[in-house]
Amino acid sequence: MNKTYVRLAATAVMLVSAATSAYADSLTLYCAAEEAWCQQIKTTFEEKTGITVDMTRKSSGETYAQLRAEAGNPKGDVWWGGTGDPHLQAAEEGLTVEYTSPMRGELHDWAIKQAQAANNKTIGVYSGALGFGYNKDLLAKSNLPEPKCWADLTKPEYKGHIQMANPNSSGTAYTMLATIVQLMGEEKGFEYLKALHANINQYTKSGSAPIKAAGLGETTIGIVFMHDAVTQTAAGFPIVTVAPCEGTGYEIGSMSLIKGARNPEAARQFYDWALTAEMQSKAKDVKSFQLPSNKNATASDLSPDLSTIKLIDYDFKKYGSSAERKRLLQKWDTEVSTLPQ
Ligand code: S7P
Repeated sequence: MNKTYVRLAATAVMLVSAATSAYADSLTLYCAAEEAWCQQIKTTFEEKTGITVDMTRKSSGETYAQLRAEAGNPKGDVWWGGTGDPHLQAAEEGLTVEYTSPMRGELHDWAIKQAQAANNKTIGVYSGALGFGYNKDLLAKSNLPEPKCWADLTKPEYKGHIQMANPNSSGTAYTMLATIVQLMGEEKGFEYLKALHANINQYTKSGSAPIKAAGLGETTIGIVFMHDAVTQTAAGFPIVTVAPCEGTGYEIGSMSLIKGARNPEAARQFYDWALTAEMQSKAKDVKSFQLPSNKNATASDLSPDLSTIKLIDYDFKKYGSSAERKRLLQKWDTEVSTLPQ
């Protein structure tokens, strides 16, 4: 073998190993919680590990749709956050992979139950109850009574005053759709959604947008997770949070490893870290008030206390199943969203 050949071969090996290690030092994160929380997670993980995180923030339904679209050539490594239903659907459709983290012993039962419902292809990272919030100044200005129940929201006096997200893109809004069906039964539930439609001024893409709009005085009422309404109050906006009197549904915000990930090791490292008390306790620093899944993590005093809210026994397995989620969304599209307002 001549010397030039040996040198060339050595250079090639060095180039390949440099490329491989650069590859292993990065992670593509699909984040479906609030932008500020996603940014905090990206930065904290980068500082802790030296791994560069390429983070994209999208709503839950949109992230699920992206996983599906990219299934033939996956680009993401981990999907963190967003409501649990689309994570369950992704698991059922083989878009995510099984993993049993050594951190599981530190988690609440509800987080483990979520994992068990998906053969360990997902896991709970936080939880929070659905409800709504209103701008108390706008409500007073319009001489409107304080809405306390789901039933109040269909009253004619609230016409044009309510905003919610589109359940196709938003996990929050899908949780609302599934909650109403579970609370009222499917027939009455869809009657309710049709009546509510008459009062809706806009269906947004993102789940928390309606309460941000209420904070800014662009709508009076927003149907959102209660913790997202609390965020607006904590930011100084005149928002009051309501736990609907009939009872309400809740989410198990989840995390999943994407099938065919290009950086599976970094993805598992992220996954284990995302279940630590240290990581989860930081959520309140960016005004994210969900309840953490790690038993040792500290939540904010402002986080809605789920034990004081009338929660339904939300059937995650059923409403996170591919067939049911598709069916309900299609029914909402054809029977509700197309109605005149
Ligand atoms: O981080 C706030 C939060 O409400 O956002 C997630 C939500 O699903 C993402 O927004 P979309 O409704 O637009 O999908 C929730 O999981 C989370 O609690």
